[in-house]
Amino acid sequence: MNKITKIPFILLLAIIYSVSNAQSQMSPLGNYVEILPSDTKEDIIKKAANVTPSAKQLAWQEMGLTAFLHFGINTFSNREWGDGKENPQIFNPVQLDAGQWVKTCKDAGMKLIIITAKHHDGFCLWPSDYTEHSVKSSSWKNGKGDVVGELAKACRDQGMKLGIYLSPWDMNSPVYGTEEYNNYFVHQLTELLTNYGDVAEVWFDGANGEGPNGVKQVYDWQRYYQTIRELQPSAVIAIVGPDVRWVGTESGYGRDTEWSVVPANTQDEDDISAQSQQEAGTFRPQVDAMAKDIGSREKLLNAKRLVWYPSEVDVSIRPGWFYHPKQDSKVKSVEKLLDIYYSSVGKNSLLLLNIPPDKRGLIHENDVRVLKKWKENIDMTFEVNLVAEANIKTKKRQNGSDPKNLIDGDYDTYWMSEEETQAIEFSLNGEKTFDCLLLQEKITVGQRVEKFKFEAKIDGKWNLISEGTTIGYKRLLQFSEVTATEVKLTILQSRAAPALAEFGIYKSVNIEEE
Ligand code: FUL
Repeated sequence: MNKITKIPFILLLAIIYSVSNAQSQMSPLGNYVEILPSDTKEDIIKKAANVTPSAKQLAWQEMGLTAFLHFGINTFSNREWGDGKENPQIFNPVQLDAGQWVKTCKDAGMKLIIITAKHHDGFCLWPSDYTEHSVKSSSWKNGKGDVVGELAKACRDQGMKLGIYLSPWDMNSPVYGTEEYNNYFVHQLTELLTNYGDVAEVWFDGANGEGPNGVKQVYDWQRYYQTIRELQPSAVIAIVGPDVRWVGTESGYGRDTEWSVVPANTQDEDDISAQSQQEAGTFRPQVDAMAKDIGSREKLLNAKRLVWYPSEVDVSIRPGWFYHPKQDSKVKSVEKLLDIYYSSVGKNSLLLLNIPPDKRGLIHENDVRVLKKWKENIDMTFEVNLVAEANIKTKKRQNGSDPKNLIDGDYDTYWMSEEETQAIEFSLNGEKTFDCLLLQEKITVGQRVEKFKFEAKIDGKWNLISEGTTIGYKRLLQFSEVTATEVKLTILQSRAAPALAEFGIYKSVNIEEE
């Protein structure tokens, strides 16, 4: 071949390469996709690998840490579940300081606070126009107070997002169990979503029992969801909702294998309204939240549709959800909370940690102290990525994406390998000692990794240190301390070429409580 014909030949090769490469990748499909009767097993897996979060799901996931505040009539009756018959006069948090709540949560790294505006007892923390069973009838501020208003203001002042828990189950409302209750509930939602500025999350509890007349309610979920979409289009609707799924326990521990893409089942599998509900943003997948496996290949292959439905881990810092003086000595330890952090945020979930204000209207000193130490430990552990200065060795690059993106501390940039299985070696700058691995997939490309292993070179030999299945938004793995000069990540199985945003190794810090 002479020089003149050689150039177009190379160009031709490049074109063939990029076309075949483009075919092996799909563009993101959005957070919902229908499975067609003509789809092969491979097509279904490729589709799953290209389902991605909606903008609000992504913003939600990136918060990582959020707070739950269970506060209400139960705080004063010293109960976990009220019955709706409590005298509202007993509610009197004389030292209430929403600024202290927000500061405590902010100092602990939380980005959003969800308040129980109304729990199952029906008592409202804001002066609703639709019931007398609220702060209006309490002795607090002679009935002129508004807890939701004070919290919303403190959140605005300190740059914290606000979330609303409004219990669908209401043991006080005389209309519970009738169609009129759906109107009542929508009126309350409307008050909460119009009078208090931006709301980033609405949390619907699955607990659903009887009302004062011994009747169960048939909830008009579609109407509730539409109301939220209309009034607060950026808010995610969690648990009994279309955007965020309950992890399935209240222990603080998520699954080792946690898929954000799951089958979008409906109650009736022939239900053609799924598509139109999805278009309206009101489609809630029917997922068995407590099942061990909800997103494996096996589950996907039987699905009619797939959806991005990420997991939230809710757990209380104390044994109860509400404050009880007897539990002052039972606040979870720093060590326990760190374990919960690794097992929730570190397992592709978001942590919603409950910190119940006490009868004074303050977060108790014991809780504040533990939270402070917990945050110090997390910050110090993840301050220095020991791989940040490493030389990286990979087989190939794809689409010009640079493997250095893995260690630049910037989630937005990522490295995409050309193949579904891949090994990446990091030659450390001398010997490093570490006991924690951090991995992040770029979820706007898709959650893809199904199996990986992590090795370290010790005395010139590769040793298996840890292994795992899913990565997702964030995966943290802890192991006994290792000192090594090189480390290696191998992606053993993936649904499509993986897109990895961050890789880190860390030495954990363990400052004991004083
Ligand atoms: C449960 C409720 O019954 C508890 O009281 C608490 O609010 C928890 C977060 O959800 O279903």
